[in-house]
Amino acid sequence: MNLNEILYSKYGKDGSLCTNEEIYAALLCEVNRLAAEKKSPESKKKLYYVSAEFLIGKLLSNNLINLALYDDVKNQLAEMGKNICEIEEIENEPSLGNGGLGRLAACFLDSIATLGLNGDGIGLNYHFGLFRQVFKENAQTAIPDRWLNDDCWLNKTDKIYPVMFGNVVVAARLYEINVTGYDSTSNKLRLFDVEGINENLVTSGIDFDKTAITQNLTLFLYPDDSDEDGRLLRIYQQYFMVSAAAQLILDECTAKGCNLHDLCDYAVIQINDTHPTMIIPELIRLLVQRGIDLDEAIEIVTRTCAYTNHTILAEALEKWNISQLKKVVPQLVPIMEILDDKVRRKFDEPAVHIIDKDDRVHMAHIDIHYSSSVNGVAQLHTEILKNEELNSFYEIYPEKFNNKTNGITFRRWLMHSNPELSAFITELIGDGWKKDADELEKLLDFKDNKEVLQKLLSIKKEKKIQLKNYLMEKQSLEIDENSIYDIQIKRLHEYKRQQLNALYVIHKYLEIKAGKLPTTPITVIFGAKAAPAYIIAQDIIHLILCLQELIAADDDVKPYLNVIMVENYNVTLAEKLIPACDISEQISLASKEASGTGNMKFMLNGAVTLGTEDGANVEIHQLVGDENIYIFGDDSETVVERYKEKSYVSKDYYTKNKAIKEAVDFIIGDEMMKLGDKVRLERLFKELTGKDWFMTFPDFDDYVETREKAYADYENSLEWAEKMLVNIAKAGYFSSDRTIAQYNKDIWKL
Ligand code: 26Q
Repeated sequence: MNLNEILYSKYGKDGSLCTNEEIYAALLCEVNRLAAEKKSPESKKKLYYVSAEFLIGKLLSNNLINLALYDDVKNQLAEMGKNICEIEEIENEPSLGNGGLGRLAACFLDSIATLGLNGDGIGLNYHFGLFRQVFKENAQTAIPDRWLNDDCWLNKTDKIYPVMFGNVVVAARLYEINVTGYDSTSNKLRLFDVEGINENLVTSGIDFDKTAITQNLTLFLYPDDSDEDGRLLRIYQQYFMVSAAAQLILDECTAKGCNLHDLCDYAVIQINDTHPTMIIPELIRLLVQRGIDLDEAIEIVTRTCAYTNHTILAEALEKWNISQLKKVVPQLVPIMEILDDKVRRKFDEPAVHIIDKDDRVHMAHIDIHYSSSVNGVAQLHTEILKNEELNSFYEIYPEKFNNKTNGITFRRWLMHSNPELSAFITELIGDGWKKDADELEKLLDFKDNKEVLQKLLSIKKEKKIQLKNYLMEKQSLEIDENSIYDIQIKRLHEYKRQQLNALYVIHKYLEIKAGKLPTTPITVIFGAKAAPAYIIAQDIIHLILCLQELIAADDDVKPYLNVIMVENYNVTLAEKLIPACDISEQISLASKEASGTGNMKFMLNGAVTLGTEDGANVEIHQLVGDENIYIFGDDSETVVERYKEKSYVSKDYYTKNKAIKEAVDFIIGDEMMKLGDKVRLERLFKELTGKDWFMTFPDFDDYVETREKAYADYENSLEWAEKMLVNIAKAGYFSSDRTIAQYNKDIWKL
């Protein structure tokens, strides 16, 4: 690519005279064209990955890397006196997902294209992605985040499908984003949008007129744990997505010669959690409409669909009232009733029925009965599904259940976010690892090589300095590159236990006050958005922000302990934070985190995990061994047992354990009350002492002890570097290329 030529023909001036915005726009246009020109994989059978979320992040550098243009463009820009990082800054991040599930879908698209598999993503084109988080008076406020503009990756098509809501028909227009694979073919992310969306419906903050369905359907991505209002709109969104998707899939298959009876030879539909579940009854409805007998239609759809479960939290499993469904999608209700009826004829067990005694439709139950594969996203998660949460289903369909441990794309999470480390790895073992991640194991040959270990440490230092500068420039946050960076970044949820981390911070603060000083200063970094309707999560953010303020103003403590919460944590920030991390906090209550994928990104970048035996931490532990991870806390069996027995009383720990009592009392102590909001802090105190549903207290002592052990070990830098090296070397298993190859071999069979 000759960038100067492109810029000259577009703007009539030399690259060095162009603004960053102009350069970005020109690059986008050119890269988009090259991506579109790439060959798409061809095969009789095609995968459709249907998901309400695709948290794709910025695409410019990602596409440049995948098209093998990154270094060239970077150099050409440098010759014009421009830094590629400044050009990257111009792009808006499309935050079309809440967190892990959406980001996983994006990593999967990258790997599907990289492996040359014929598969597209199908979802919704939200005009406002997940809200932008702004801190005011130590609390989160949410403002709309509009990502669409003239210079974005979305390509309009002229395909339009009608979607029926009762008597109202809404037109679904198809947009497409090119998905490039690494040195490979390209696929598409296909996003449906309402014709005639009205962005003026947004009133204040992220509130908007929720009555005008035809004008607001794709306005917003709903935060998880959203309020009742939001939930009803979610049904509208979900049906809009799956009805258009089903029509598109049938169109494409018939165009290829499918006679609908043989649909499963032409399409496999991966249902990403229950959000797209209505595609099952919708496809059945469409097949019947096209002349296929009902029983056969059900059979065809069952063979074509596969379902992935991403959560064990019972409260997060979607259940819709029949009355709600009758309002939104009356045409699907009779089909759901038939599906339920068939189940009831075969199985007496109410736990596996689709419609329960309170007339609620359990979406996951539709998926399990009427698809051919049910998978969990990490070993432990799948075992819990089989033996606990979905056990009644497992007894009926053992052959449907399978595990697909999550993965991440190394293109974004190493090659792009950490070019320094990538280059060093390549220097040591060649660049075969970029296509075959298992080759990272070759790094183990350098375990005792001091020079290599020193270099790893110096790269880490470089990334820590880059983060320091970035946070200073963008958020006026000051951190010390000579401190330990201890990072917890993920959605705010009680089960993920940011509150446990915060209690540690208080504990440490009190110790420092009492004269017990850490050898190396510690920087504790949080990044998290909380669903606006999730009150306790907001209170935890408030606690952390108050601690940040308190400690920053305390000259006794400040040199040793720094706590910061970055504002508006998103994919772009994750790319800066992860390479700089020393200790990766993965401290969910065992059994609650289905997998986690941040844990994998940190490991790949040479951070050492401090975590519970939960989700994919279990597999990380197995791979790196006891020496190279810090595991603490009760295991999942203990936790599951404690829930069953209902034996946990948080008050007992609070009264008997001095350290816990001191830390928890501090939340409502004088220092905090002076700074913070009395209602919030007291509510949080009460929640912890009166309930603590996610059992932070039983793990507290072990957490403190293990964290201290990690900090102590950090002092021996060569031994620490060895742990870093082992983590990087063993991360190959968590490449999403491996995950996708397994989906294809076991489920999709493309
Ligand atoms: C539901 C109803 C109404 C509004 C929103 C929602 C909603 C939206 C998103 C419910 C759940 C989600 C997202 C769930 C999620 O991200 N799960 C995570 O999936 C990751 C990928 O498999 C796992 O690594 C994480 O462990 C899991 O928490």
